[in-house]
Amino acid sequence: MTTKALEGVRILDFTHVQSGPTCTQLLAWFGADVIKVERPGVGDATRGQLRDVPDADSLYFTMLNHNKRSITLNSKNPKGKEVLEDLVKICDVLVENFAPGALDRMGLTWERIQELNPGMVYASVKGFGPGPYEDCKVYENVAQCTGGSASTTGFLDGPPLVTGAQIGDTGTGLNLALGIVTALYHREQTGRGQRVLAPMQDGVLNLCRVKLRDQQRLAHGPLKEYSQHGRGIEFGDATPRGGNDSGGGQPGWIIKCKGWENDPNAYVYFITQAAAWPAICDVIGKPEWKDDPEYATPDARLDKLTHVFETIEDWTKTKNKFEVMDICNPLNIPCGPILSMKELAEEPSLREAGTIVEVDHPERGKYLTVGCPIKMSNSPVEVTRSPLLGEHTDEILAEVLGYGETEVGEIKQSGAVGTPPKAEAAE
Ligand code: CAO
Repeated sequence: MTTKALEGVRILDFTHVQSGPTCTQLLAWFGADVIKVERPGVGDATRGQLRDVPDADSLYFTMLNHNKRSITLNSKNPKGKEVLEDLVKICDVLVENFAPGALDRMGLTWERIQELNPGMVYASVKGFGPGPYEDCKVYENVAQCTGGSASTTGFLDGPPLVTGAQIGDTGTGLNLALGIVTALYHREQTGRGQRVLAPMQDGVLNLCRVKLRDQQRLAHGPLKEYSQHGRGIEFGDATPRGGNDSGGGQPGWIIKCKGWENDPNAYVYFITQAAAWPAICDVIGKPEWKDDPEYATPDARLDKLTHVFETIEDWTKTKNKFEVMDICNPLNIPCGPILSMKELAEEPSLREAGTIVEVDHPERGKYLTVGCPIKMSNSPVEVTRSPLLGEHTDEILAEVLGYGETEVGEIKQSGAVGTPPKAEAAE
């Protein structure tokens, strides 16, 4: 029998935008009951951001909030505070990614949470950990810049670059999810919850470890595997931008394929792995390089990588990127076509694997989203649509919290849930 791995775990989801919602969506996919708390009448700001369909929740929101329930609750209203505290008592985990101090200002300090529920795991994403910037608000690209990614991304003669992969937000959300399940595992032995903090700067820096490695290697001489070395350009005192250089010991580069003049993605990433060198020489029509001391060994090639990749490119330009892949793969030459989002969205095998999923939504109709990137044999993931704002307020008050009709009526009357009274909404 298959069950969801996190069935029975209840998450109080106070997250918004991207980093926190990534985390709670993952936990929901694994079977946790995720109750998303949103401000009445407003909700998660991303519901209305980058809208493509008028009046419908944006793709930004829907793609980050699948498999969750939504309750609208004004946590600054006295009745709302009571409801929130009741939720803290019955949930296993509280996840939030507000600006530093916001939860304390609501009266939900770590001390208060422990009083209410000693088993509670209280998990936060913040831009920075303790230090000079701990009070700062942070978005994705700020984290990429302060975590070492931007200074090491891009070309040598260009400015620092941010990447399309959301390593600050989604990357940190993944870290937080791991912290949460680890804390839940620990709670099994100790009976107590704990605080879990995943700072975005730390998450990005962690993903940039090879660049910190290179920073230290610089003290012992030039980084010979960077193509900059072969071009005779001296290194400064910090890890440089490496263009499309490989981050590891096997040189690689992005090179053109047939059709590159008109197709911005007619390129392939090509790796000259040492073991595959003889096969590469044969396939590109340079069999003499196999025995030429100038080219035969990885060390000998280091100062002429640009020429090596230009020569490989003369061959790849005669094939489309998929033909390059088809020819090289059987020869164990590692390479990968540059796939556009259009190609990925249309790729049948990604649909079959549940990596890209089509979801139906009452307001916006069908759309594509990413499925769970982790596949577990006994905990299958079924992606269900994101909740409408406050869609589950009544069911959470009645079924989860067990409030009676009179109590629910009082809560609604107070403006703690649902659409707030006009004066309060205008605050
Ligand atoms: N009821 C009442 N008030 C609520 C509420 C609710 N249900 N939900 C949120 N609020 C309030 C908060 O209490 C806060 O009020 P105070 O400032 O008075 O304490 C206010 O709404 C806004 O919270 P915020 O400051 O977190 O939101 P923001 O839009 O100004 O900032 C962000 C957004 C992301 C920059 C900030 O939350 C942040 O730095 N978070 C940590 C880092 C992070 O996760 N960044 C990634 C975001 S994805 O790119």
